Amino acid sequence: MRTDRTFTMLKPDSVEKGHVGAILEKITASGFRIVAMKLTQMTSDDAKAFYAVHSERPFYGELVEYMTRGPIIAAILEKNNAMEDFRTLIGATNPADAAEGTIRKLYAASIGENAVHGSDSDENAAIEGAFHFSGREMFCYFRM
Ligand code: DAT
Ligand code: MG
Repeated sequence: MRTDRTFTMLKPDSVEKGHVGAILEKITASGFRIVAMKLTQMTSDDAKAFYAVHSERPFYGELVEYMTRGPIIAAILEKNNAMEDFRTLIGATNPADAAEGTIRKLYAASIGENAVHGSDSDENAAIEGAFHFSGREMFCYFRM
């Protein structure tokens, strides 16, 4: 039996500030298992495509600049109810609104530089995971 998966990125600010270890510790301590992970840097075309849904928003250019300015950690995570539980763990988009103890409350500087990405649906988790990883880079813990 395979459990649910979600996709995350520890964004450039998290890498720059040296928060990768602390954030990964929080993620694994919260019951998520790492299925795939890498340090990588998105090109401008990558970030534009990844965030295409926001292309008409006023912050799109800023978002693409930010997401491409340095390396990120991309990862696929596995847990029962992964997508929803991970959104709870990261907290609200704006760290000012994020609950105490959430990753964004602890590590995000602003709504524009908010430390971490979490997929917003199971469908997008699969699309976003496949954007960054080939099938053979995704570890299988369980037989199907
Ligand atoms: P989330 O990352 O919580 O899913 P989203 O999908 O609405 O949020 O937006 C994607 C990213 O775009 C978000 O993590 C940071 C940036 N963003 C969203 N709203 C913004 C705003 N009002 N000003 C600046 N950046 C924003
Ligand atoms: Mg989103």
